[in-house]
Amino acid sequence: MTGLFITLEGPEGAGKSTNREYLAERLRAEGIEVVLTREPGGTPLAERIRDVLLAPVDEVMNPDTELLLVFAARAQHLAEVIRPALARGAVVLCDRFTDSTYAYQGGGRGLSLERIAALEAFVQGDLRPDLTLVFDLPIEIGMARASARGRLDRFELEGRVFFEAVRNAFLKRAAADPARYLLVDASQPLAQVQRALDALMPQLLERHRG
Ligand code: Z5A
Repeated sequence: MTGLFITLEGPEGAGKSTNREYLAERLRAEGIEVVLTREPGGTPLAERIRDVLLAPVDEVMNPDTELLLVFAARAQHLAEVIRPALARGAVVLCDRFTDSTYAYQGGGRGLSLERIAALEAFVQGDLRPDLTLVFDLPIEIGMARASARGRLDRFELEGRVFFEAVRNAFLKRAAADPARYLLVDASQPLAQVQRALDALMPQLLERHRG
């Protein structure tokens, strides 16, 4: 058995958390250890960095500060949770990872992709997700779902142009590497989205068996 690192990506309200739980149930029913986690966050210290990243404050956060905080949280998360779980042979289901950095800090904030890639190499070494599910949907639907929850975080307060850039960055990355990415139409009813995940199960079980 080998560990399997699966990330769930996409714009807000796309159903990442909902479908992460669904996939976890399906995998656990097969007797597999599943570690559910998220970014930014996943450890007590990384969750504190998450709070700093998401809380709206009067001082504008410099985009480089944002980028470095995201990777600082990731370094902690990798060391404390992700690498140990993969070494035990668990399936790690992570709600957002470095594709979100390329999408939000790269696409949304306009930071250099080379600089992001340099930090990715520094913090992660060779570690990349085995599979990335990109939940895609028109931004109006995602924003409506997210705003139905109430108070908006610092990212959710951004405008349409920012979110279009984020969505396009995810789509571009998925198109560039179809072997690693699976694009899921998240605008469909939940039952249909979950049928797409059911169809993925045999492949996941086989990859986990190694
Ligand atoms: N961020 C960053 O900038 N750089 C980075 O490197 C990383 C992150 C890692 C926190 O993310 C923020 O951090 C994020 C980017 C930034 N910015 N934002 N915004 P987060 O993951 O906590 O925030 P989120 O994406 O906004 O989470 P979310 O809104 O909870 O989205 P979700 O997990 O994809 O959706 P959900 O909670 O599963 O579903 C939302 C609602 O829709 C819920 O009521 C569901 O029941 C409903 N739902 C789900 N699927 C469906 C379907 N198919 N039909 C109808 N209704 C549905």
